[in-house]
Amino acid sequence: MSSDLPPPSTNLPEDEGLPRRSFLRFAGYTAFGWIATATGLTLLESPINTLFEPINQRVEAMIFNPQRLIPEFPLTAIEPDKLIVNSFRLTPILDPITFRLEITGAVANPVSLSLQEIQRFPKVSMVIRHVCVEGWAAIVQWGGVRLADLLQLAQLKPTARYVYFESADGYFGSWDLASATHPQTLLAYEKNGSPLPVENGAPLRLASPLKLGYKQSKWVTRIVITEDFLRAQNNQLMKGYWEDLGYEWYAGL
Ligand SMILES: Nc1nc2c(c(=O)[nH]1)N[C@H]1C(S)=C(S)[C@@H](COP(=O)(O)O)O[C@H]1N2
Ligand SMILES: [Mo]
Repeated sequence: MSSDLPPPSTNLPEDEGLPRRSFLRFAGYTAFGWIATATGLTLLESPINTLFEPINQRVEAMIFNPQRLIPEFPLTAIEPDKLIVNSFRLTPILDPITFRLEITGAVANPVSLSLQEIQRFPKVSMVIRHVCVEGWAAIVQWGGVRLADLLQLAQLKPTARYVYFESADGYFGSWDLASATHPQTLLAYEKNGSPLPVENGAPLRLASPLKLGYKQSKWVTRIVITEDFLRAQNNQLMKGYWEDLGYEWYAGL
């Protein structure tokens, strides 16, 4: 991962948490009080806390390292032909000039951002594996902004728990706040070194090594922060297009 700001350390061995030194560097780098709050909320509700385990290394690692980085690949590992376009409907064509991303819901400062404004945030590049449940995967480079940077601008309320993504093709999905604010969760406007192609979600799509392909919403136009899962008029939970048809909600890789 690279950025205009000093980047957190990357390419860590798979089964090691961040060394304390790197975590502190990362904490100093972001210094978002609200991330600590948000992660604290999640940890409070997580099974580790309900079990009241004595503090052991693993628990300590999770508490001190809630935003553990996923190892990335070198640029030479990119597999340009392996990313299969997977769209449930027709491809929406969005004008990058009039495009706006709205961030609303449980935030103190709702925002509406143009693509140009979004591109003024530090640009992050990462090479990760995209994994679709349908049985294919591809190593892809994504360039874009950290979702955390945009959410920080919107100032999440302490009660915020879920992040909904609405797409221009009618698709939607929801993420847990910890994954959404992870430093490797991006809103990407670049794929494999070129502007994001329309069929891959231009002008803006989710890209993260944390979750399966169906969580990586394309053509994102609106982000809604909620305190609970949304419900339809018939009271059915609305977790996401595929999730509501039975796919797993967390969908971690
Ligand atoms: N808006 C929207 N986002 C979407 C989808 C979709 O149909 N609509 N498909 C998902 C699925 S199942 C996958 S695997 C990836 C595929 O991304 P790609 O088409 O860029 O390869 O997009 C995801 N995001
Ligand atoms: Mo997928």
